Amino acid sequence: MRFTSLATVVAVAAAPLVQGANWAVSVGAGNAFAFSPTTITPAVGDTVTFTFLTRIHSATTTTFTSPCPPPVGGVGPGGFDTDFQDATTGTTPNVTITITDTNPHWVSCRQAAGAHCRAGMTMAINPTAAQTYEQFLANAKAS
Ligand SMILES: *[C@@H]1O[C@H](CO)[C@@H](O)[C@H](O)[C@H]1NC(C)=O
Ligand SMILES: [Cu+2]
Repeated sequence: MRFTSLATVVAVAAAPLVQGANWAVSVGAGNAFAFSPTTITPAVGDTVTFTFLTRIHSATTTTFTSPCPPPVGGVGPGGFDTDFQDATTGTTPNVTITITDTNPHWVSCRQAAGAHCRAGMTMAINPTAAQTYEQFLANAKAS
């Protein structure tokens, strides 16, 4: 009886208090320099799983105005950098990050000194009316 009670307490303590949604983002589908979808709107506690399908890419947070290349480690707070993920050897790596705020986060690939980013390999997390994905993409192509 005593053992049963302890096991119950441990199980409850280990369970997450809030189960967020997961947002699936493909990276490099069809060999393209692209994330899909290009905009997601997660809440705090949600997760984002990047699945790297081709080539070698990263998903790295950067700035809205000067996107390319994103810096190693990504732009924060609330930023991230999946580092380079190699999908050329028959596996499709997954990297999952947890969303810690609802501020806009601008994501691009840091491969090839920003060449993938300038080719349009970008996506937005929680863009706003003032800062849109379309303008971020335009900034990336111009940077
Ligand atoms: C990544 O996730 C996809 C989709 O769930 C899965 O098919 C693939 O096997 C995963 N990759 C690895 C390396 O586990
Ligand atoms: Cu890339």
